[in-house]
Amino acid sequence: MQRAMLNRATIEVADTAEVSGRLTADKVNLDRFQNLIRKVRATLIPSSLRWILLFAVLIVPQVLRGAASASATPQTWHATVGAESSDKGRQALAFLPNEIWIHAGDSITWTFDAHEVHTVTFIPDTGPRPFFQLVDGSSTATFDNSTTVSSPGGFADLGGVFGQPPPPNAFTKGDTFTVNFPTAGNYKQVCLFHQNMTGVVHVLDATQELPHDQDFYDREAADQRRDLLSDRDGRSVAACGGCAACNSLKAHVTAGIGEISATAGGTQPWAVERFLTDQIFVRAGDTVEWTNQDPMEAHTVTFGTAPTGLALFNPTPNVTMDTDGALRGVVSSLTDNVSSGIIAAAAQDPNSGMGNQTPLGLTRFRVTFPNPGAFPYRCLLHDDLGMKGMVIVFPKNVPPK
Ligand SMILES: [Cu+2]
Repeated sequence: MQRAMLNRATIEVADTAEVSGRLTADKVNLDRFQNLIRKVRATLIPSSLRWILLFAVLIVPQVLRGAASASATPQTWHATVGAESSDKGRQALAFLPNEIWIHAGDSITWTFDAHEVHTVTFIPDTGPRPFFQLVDGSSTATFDNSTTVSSPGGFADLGGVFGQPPPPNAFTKGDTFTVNFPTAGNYKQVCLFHQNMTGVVHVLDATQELPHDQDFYDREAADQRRDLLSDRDGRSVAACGGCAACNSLKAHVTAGIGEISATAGGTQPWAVERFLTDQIFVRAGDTVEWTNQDPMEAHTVTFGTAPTGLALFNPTPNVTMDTDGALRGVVSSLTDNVSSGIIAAAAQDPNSGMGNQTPLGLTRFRVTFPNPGAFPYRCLLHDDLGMKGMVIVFPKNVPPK
């Protein structure tokens, strides 16, 4: 112990000597350097010239910068729409970034970066939100707050709902939409497919300074994309084994899950467009329950042939409603056509005094399987992203896996 203390004292003395030695050496070097500068300055630069140099260093760049912003040529900014995991199952339903400051006369080009469909739509002030099915859209537009402009909506997501094929200009991953903004103002940006996917474009007068450059928005978009695609919340489901519901329900499947996050510019949801789990094992006579746990995204649970046209949105006629509001069907064979129609959370209520309360959403679908077999099913809105599942029914006396 004694020796350890002595050793430490010796080390400290040595350290102090070394540090003070280093400081002295640094001070000497600094003094030499300053003397050299003084000599060079006195020899090479007369005092009158020093003022001119100071002017050149401090004043000229400011003047040039002012001239540049006053005569700025219109600029095209870049942003992205949506993002997805490599298996397309996880989707960021977001404008990335969802808040951009530009000058009047500038344009923004949005690149669509996901297989899930979106629109980039600007609606004058508090004007009506058009049906996405009816928006033809284009790949370039000018928004001056007088008429709605949008990238194409159409029927791309619905595989020919109303018996119509997808429009030839339906947007897919990699397509771009460019909007020019000639007039200063703050414009809300929305996706007609996804209610909570919003943003804002601040269009400033050309004399005002912009807060950020393109590099900033690229970094911000990358950060938001990573956060939305890596969010792991909300995947656990409460475990229960003994209550009455568990005794009558033999399996549960989450039919989509998601969250809505926000920035100062608007809301940015993420969604898992999958059945979790996509394969379940039950016995003949068991009932499986699907629940949609996404705050915004709609899904269907569809066995057999898909209904066409508007019927896609509704339960097939063989589906009934339980007293607790859940939908119920029976799938006895592979030729049964049974579909939940849309199951989705209710839209958010308007604020107090601002309108009527929205009705409860249809978020549960129960299907009983009386006979053994393997029954494939899918979501009619997202099967193109891989939202498909299978119910494997064992005979009554064979325990499921
Ligand atoms: Cu779906």
